[in-house]
Amino acid sequence: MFSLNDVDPEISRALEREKKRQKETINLIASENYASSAVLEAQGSFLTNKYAEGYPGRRYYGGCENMDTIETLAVERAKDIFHAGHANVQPHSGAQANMAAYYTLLSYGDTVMGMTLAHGGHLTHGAGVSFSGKSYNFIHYGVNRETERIDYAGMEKLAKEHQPKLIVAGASSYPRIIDFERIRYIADLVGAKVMVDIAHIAGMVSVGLHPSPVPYADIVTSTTHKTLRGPRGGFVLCRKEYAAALDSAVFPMMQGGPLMHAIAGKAVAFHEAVQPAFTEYQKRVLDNAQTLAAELKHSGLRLVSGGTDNHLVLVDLTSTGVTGLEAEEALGRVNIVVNRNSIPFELRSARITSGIRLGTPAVSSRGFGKEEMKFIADTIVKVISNHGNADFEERARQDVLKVCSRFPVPGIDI
Ligand code: DSN
Repeated sequence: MFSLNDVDPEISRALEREKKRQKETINLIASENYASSAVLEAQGSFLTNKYAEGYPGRRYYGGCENMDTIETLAVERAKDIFHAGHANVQPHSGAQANMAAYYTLLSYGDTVMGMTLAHGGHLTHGAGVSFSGKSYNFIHYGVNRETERIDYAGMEKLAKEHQPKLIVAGASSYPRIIDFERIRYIADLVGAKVMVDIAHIAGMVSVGLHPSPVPYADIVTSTTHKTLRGPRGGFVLCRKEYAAALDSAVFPMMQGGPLMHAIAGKAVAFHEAVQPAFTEYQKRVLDNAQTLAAELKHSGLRLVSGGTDNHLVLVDLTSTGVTGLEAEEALGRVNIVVNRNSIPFELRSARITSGIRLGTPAVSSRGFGKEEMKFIADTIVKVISNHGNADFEERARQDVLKVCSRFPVPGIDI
């Protein structure tokens, strides 16, 4: 058997460099994680060879008996974890999961409400540059200027004014618990349906550390690779009454052949998510976010909404004079990977921004705890206050490398 390096040394070298990067950096990207060796083995397997258009027991290709086993396990595990009536595990990504949900519930041009990207929403929740904003008439709600928490009263007012067919909840940079019961109440006032995108919080929802939207939502969408720590991909949960419409929205309306190697990885991740160690992991994600938030605040940085209830912290850098872009680049030079992020009521462009988003899912998978979170907060504060000081940055980078060397990366080292 030829190795990747024999066949394609250029790609092989890029993989080796990426492995080194993942081992030697502290990853605070809130939407990233490290999949386990078992997930990687399933996803990197020869299952990629197989076409399986259709669903278990009703495929359009021969030879699908093992695909049926794998997809059925993934579906049943997803339903069990989230107590859902129906699950579809075929969406290739979170964006596809959201598209499938819209196809299930809406017609082109319908009025929909979603959280604005500018306050922590997501591109596929109606941004003008996304298919969602182009296909539907999105009205956006946001956060209250004072509390920086979702403005539910404003949402209710908008719903009464615009009579949406659907209200979309969920976010990609919102550090607080979302009140799904209240959103259902508002939707019922105007006869709207509810879709909740739990891509970021799925891991915590799966173990009961964040309220579940399933009792309140018509459709729930998610990715599998963020706090859920599975392979890169998406899935959708819905009430039984939407099962047939959802399945035909995914295939044949939106996608062709399912990525069976990814679905096998999802099944493995769902299996891992019901092990006791996964609950402990999610607790660590939350504890680490609390420590990070407290330490950053203690050092004088302002956090959007004053703190966090989940896995992420949104830091407003305005008072430091350093932009989000500058902070992202400076932290990158000391091997701490973050993303710049707009803050609510942002004055800078989305390319520059005044904020950075910090998440604890990846470092918690690596085993970081309180001491490491204090080290990270201290390093972030110093990198920002010594912005552009190359000597300081090199010393800080050496310290980061020492910490990284003590913590193996799941899927790579263990
Ligand atoms: N890219 C994801 C995130 O970082 O939150 C959203 O698609």
